[in-house]
Amino acid sequence: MTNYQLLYFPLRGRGQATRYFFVDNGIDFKEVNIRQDWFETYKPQMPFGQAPLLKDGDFEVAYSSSILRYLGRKHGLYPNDVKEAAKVDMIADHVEDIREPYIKMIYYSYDTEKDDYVKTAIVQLGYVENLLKKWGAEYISTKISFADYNLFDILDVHVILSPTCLDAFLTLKAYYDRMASRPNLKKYRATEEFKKLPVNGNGKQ
Ligand SMILES: N[C@@H](CCC(=O)N[C@@H](CS)C(=O)NCC(=O)O)C(=O)O
Repeated sequence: MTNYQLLYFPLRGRGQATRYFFVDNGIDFKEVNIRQDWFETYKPQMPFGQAPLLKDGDFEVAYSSSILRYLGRKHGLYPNDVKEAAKVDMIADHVEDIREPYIKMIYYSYDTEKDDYVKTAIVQLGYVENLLKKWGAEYISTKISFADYNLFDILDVHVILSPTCLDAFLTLKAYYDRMASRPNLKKYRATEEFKKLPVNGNGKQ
């Protein structure tokens, strides 16, 4: 019997990194599909009027990156060392700086601005390539952390958007492949449940 409930729409979006966290670490959770009755029932219950929301028993955490940090701290996937913690924090924050314009482009200007967006995103991904190369670990830190699931998800949606976007980045490409081949993630990503989940809510990807 799990205490965790993830309230989100039936799509990858801002919920997917948390799903990866649960699946990869063998943590049971219940998915609550909020699509039906979003405006009438769920939105008014959200602390900031938006999803996702994590319920841990009767404790609630909003904001996708706060959810990941909460789970990271709770399950030992947030480094104790302050410098290692700063590394995962800066990558997590950078992923947010990529995700915001990605979502804007997907929902508002996919047909006209996709190509320009990809060029900008490649610059942003290049910064991550440089840091991962410099830090020299298998993951962002010396062991996997909450931020790796967020980074993996943002890389994955960009590979879907532009299959060649990691070609210039050997370290990032190896990192992406390493994450994708973690046994629990690999098994989950091969399921119909995962494959039928839309990347975004408007059919663009
Ligand atoms: N910064 C927030 C953004 C949350 C957000 O934009 N949620 C969207 C779905 S991904 C939402 O709830 N949209 C419906 C609405 O605003 O009514 C987070 O990371 O959780």
